[in-house]
Amino acid sequence: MPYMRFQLLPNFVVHKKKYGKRSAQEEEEEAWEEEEREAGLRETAEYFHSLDSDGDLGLDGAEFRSFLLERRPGTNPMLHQSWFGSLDADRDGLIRAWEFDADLDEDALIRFKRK
Ligand SMILES: [Ca+2]
Ligand SMILES: [Ca+2]
Repeated sequence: MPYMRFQLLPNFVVHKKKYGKRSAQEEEEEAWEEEEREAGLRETAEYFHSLDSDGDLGLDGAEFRSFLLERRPGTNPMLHQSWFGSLDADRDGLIRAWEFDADLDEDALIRFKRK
């Protein structure tokens, strides 16, 4: 169960909603912020999924190369490997959700996975 440790993180949003005493306006603002955050996460997650052609929640060298070819056509392929290396912080050979975007985690990826 490699993704288990993310489910052990406390759910701050639920915690705040349960125990916080806030004005209606604050609540509205927070709900709006949460909505914005979700929309941004969804967009990033869907983009990640569109690159992750084998659906293993990680981008391997080939998937990353297609991403670069689409986003930065004409870049020197020699650079691809070094970009990959700089994103793959834990050096497991895959660019994971949080390596791709600091706001993204695997929970979000799974939540927004197209059925
Ligand atoms: Ca993959
Ligand atoms: Ca990695």
